Amino acid sequence: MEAMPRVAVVGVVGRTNAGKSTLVNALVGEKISIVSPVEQTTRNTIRGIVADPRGQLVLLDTPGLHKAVGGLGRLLNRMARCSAAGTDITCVVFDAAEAPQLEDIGWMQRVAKERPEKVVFVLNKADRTPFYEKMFREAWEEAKGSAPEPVWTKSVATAPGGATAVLDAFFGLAEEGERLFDDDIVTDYPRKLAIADSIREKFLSRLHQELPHEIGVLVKDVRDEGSRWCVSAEVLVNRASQKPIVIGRKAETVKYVRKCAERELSDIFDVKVSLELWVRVEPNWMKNDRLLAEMGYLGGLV
Ligand SMILES: Nc1nc2c(ncn2[C@@H]2O[C@H](COP(=O)(O)OP(=O)(O)OP(=O)(O)O)[C@@H](O)[C@H]2O)c(=O)[nH]1
Ligand SMILES: [Mg+2]
Repeated sequence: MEAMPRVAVVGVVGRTNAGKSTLVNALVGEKISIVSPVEQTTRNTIRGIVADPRGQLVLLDTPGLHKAVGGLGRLLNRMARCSAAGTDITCVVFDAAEAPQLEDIGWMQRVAKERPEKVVFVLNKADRTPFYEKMFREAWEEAKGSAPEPVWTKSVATAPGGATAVLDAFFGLAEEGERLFDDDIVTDYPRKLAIADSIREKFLSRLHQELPHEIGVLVKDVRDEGSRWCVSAEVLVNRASQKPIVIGRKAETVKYVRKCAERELSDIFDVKVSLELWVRVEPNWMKNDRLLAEMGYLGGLV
């Protein structure tokens, strides 16, 4: 008789920029979640599904915690808190290319206090020197109290095969059970939100630190014309003065974003994609619940 598959829901948490999304992408093997060097890139909790001969893992990629106050910042914190609950395994990702920071210690203290049964600590960015493994282990010694020892692993989330040890750790902790999803579904992240994330990522990479969190992308319509999807999306900015920055000189920025996002979306969805982008000034969109809901930031939490 065939062995039962091992199945687990894994909440991937950790401070912003630790490499959570990169790790989830590496494990799932397809680009499902956007990655960028800008902090707080991930806004929605994304489910990535790993199908493996050993079984199935459902990975929840969460936004990094942020100290920001008010509207969106508070929301993000709430989401991160929500998505760490109700999982079988908690995976804390640390950027070990930097010495432990306050948030890292915070995650350790939370793990020690809440004592979730199964915890994996990932020391990510193991390709970098210096690598602060010793300091992270010492920080844990200090934080752990009487909590049980987590499974420690290292990873290079950016390198092919660089996260195998993490996968092994998950399957080592997963219990036998029924698969939760069909194996051919890589993610059930809604299509419109995935498209919006891709577009937003291109703006972030083009504009760097200029207004990264002031941009919201709203996918209004995806028209399936058989061999082609026609996507129309709005790019929301806070103030009129930001509009020319987002559009760029001779519309260069918008053109660049459109081209890159079209290419990436065609790859992801395996269909030609043409994109229409409209830049709209919407003061305080970050505090507008209706818009936030339309962007998927409210409700639908896992
Ligand atoms: N050198 C190196 N860089 C990495 C590694 N993993 C991730 N990175 C880089 O670290 C940066 C942040 O990665 P993300 O995956 O977006 O980080 P995150 O934890 O999801 O961040 P938030 O979504 O903001 O919470 C990106 O520039 C990645 O390319 C790694 O193993 N080695
Ligand atoms: Mg992320």
